[in-house]
Amino acid sequence: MPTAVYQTVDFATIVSGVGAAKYLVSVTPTGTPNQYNVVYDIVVKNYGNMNVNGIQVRDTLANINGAINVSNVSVTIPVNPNGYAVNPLYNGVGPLATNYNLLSGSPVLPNYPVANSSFTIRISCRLSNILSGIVYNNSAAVTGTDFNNNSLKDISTNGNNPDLNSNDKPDDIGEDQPTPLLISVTPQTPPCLSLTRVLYAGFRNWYRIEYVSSGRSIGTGRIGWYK
Ligand SMILES: [Ca+2]
Ligand SMILES: [Ca+2]
Repeated sequence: MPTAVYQTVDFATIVSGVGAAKYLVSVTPTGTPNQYNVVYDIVVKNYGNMNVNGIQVRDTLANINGAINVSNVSVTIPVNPNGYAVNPLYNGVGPLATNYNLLSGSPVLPNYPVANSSFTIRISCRLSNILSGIVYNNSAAVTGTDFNNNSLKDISTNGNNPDLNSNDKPDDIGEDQPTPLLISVTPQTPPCLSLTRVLYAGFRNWYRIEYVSSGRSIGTGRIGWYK
């Protein structure tokens, strides 16, 4: 009988990590030129096997298009299994350091149960002077400390999954992509069909006509009346 080989298992392994992802939920024109109501969601997750203490999430909205172009900021926590509260002083533009903190206080983010290991913050804001065809990037950051008081930090990556390659490490190369806001250039609406040429007078009072759009012939027909 072959002897079974048992691998050594290190039960003392402790992994600490917290990650963030941020995505653009919606962009709605306000009616004022170049002004939009924009909604972002930030997903934060504990990737370790211990609590993360002193969790805080920061988002500098001033980085998108300058502080002067940010207004009407509001924050909710639509996925909030641990009962966190929003920092009422958050505005995303300063001048105080606390103005960038999305969470009130410095709560604990548990790793277990799984349903409690992540939460989602929603930022709604109004952005002005946003030009079509220009990419406005922004990122959020999450910080905390592990059981040994080591600092943990992660820069958000675009989307709703902080750990794109599923290795429980949310800070690999390519996992800190900024979240873009891009108002695509609106294609010019083609002009209405216009009758611009009468090719020739036809039989009796009928005229052969040509439909032209943007200088290009797109069809022919006839117009006229019977005597
Ligand atoms: Ca990863
Ligand atoms: Ca990251």
